[in-house]
Amino acid sequence: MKIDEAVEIVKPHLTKSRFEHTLRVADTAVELTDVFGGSREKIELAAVFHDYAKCKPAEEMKQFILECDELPNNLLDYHHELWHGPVASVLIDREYGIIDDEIKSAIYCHTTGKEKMSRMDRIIFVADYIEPGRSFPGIDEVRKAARYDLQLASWMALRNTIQFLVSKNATVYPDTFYAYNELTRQIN
Ligand code: DGI
Ligand code: FE
Ligand code: FE
Ligand code: FE
Repeated sequence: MKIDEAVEIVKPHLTKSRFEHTLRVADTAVELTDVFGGSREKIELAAVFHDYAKCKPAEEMKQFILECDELPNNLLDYHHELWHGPVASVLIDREYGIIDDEIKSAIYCHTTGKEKMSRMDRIIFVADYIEPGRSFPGIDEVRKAARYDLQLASWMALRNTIQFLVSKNATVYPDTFYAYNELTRQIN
């Protein structure tokens, strides 16, 4: 699928601000690809579709997860914010025939992270976190790291997100801990 076509498909599914975020994630992901390598076309497609399901009602996503053999039902034990990545990874296949496993994986884990993230997974994960419209505490440090060390930037984003969730007394999806623990061992 051509990128312009993907952008036109995604646009009506998102609010204006979410659509603009999506375009910034795509630009940021391409910049990261220029530094760390990988397929520009595939990264751009993954970025354009990463929040495809973000604006769907939680109840609709819940039913979809229950009925879908490809998605683990334990997602439903956690915050509904976590559902849109996994749901989108299946929908783009069913609705638009995007069967590329690298793209599907990057979309699947863009919120939570996971163990053994590929370069593409990490690029989408970090791009979603550092795109220029974001202002999380500690983001400048992550933006700096993302210029030279994708693994370190991924680890920082995971650490910051876990810290944020814990400070809110929120639950943390196991994949987020798996990703954080794995990278903590690797960078030390
Ligand atoms: O969809 P976006 O707003 O672009 O960004 P996202 O998909 O990364 O995240 C949505 C939010 O989900 C994120 O700011 C924190 C929240 N969240 C809730 N529970 C968890 C979680 N994030 C992670 N990584 N792990 C969780 O368990
Ligand atoms: Fe998202
Ligand atoms: Fe299921
Ligand atoms: Fe996003």
